[in-house]
Amino acid sequence: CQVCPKGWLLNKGSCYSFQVKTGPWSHARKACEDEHALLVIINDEEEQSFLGLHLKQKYYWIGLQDIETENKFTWVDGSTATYTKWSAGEPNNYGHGEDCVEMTPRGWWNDVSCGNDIDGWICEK
Ligand code: GN1
Ligand code: CA
Ligand code: CA
Repeated sequence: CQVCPKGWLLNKGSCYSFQVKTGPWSHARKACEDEHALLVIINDEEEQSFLGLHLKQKYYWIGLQDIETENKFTWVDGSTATYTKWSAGEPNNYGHGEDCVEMTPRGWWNDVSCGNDIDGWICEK
């Protein structure tokens, strides 16, 4: 059986770490890489539902962004998003532009400014 590192949660063959630490999206991405992981890539409703069980009323960066091309949302492994869980009216690229994606406390996704300091991030490996 597969064992995850201490503090990481196992689901369907992947290990997840919910890091409650503030920082912009780029910092979160780097922090996951430093743990030989990636910011979480969410492929289906089962994975989304699992993550939703562990949010503890906080906002987390996920590994999705449209930095290079507006409204072309790409995961940190370079894949294009097929499954999505956008909140109603999102993504809206609000204000001066929102190119990074957070998971909100009820699990729905929202695009926000990549420079925002939110509650934390989720790593997957
Ligand atoms: C708005 O309402 P609030 O603050 O949760 C906006 C989001 C933006 C966010 C930026 C319905 O969210 O799209 O990303 O501000 N929601 C709506 O802070 O416009
Ligand atoms: Ca955008
Ligand atoms: Ca938004």
